[in-house]
Amino acid sequence: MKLCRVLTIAGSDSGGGAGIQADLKTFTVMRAYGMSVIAAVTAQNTMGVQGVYPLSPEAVGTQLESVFSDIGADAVKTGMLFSAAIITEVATKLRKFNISNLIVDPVMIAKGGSRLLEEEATAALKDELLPLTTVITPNIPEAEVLTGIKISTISDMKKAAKKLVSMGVKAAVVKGGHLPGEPVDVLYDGQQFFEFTGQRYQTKNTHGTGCTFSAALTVGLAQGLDLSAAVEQAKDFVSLAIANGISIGHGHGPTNHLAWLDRAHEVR
Ligand code: PXL
Repeated sequence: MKLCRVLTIAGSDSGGGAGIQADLKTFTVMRAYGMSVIAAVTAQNTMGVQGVYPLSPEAVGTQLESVFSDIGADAVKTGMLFSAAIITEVATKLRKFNISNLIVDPVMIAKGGSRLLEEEATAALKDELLPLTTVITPNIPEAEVLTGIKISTISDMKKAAKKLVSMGVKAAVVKGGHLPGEPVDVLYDGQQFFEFTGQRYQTKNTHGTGCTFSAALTVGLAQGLDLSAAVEQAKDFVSLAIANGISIGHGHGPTNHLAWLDRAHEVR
């Protein structure tokens, strides 16, 4: 298989379970060439977020110029972007370099409650990033903030996915993990709905699941899978990573990106 170039534009997680670190681990075990543009640095461990240090919009813009002007990318994902000014800078460069395969994980708040996106940056996310987005991957609280729809059923998830498409994205995956029962993710591609049912694992080691899912989706799309196949593969990837989560630290441990490699060994 051709070695695809994939880029994440996101925040650094010093604890290694989420953000840039989760993305690069996912890219690597899925056999893609990973690149990273850092929007913010977080001081973080399994217990929570101890500090958030955004980079200047200029620093983000220069990193993007460096990558796009020389190397290019087959697909790009965004994670923690933190501020309206950083979002504006990212959108400007994505337009300048005609980036067409864009996966947006609209990261807003960490598990412990720390803001990874300033409240006043939601408007910039909607106005500037959504029109450039191939597929957006909100969890239920994020989908509620973006659409204004209260979500408590799969039918509500479908309404929200459809509304996101009306707001400018080509497709939306609303992740159902926050609803009780078996986790169902809903994909709307502008024409059809797809439902993906997973298994719920009893574990506290779930730090970085959203980042890992969207990173796996980014690789699938870069490698040429169609959207529903890429979502299915990403769900398999994150499910294996959760099922084999790592008990380190004193709080929510990370998921295990290496589980995908072990499965590959078993399959062979
Ligand atoms: O999973 C959301 C997320 C994204 N990016 C960074 C994070 C987190 C969650 O803690 O730390 C950097």
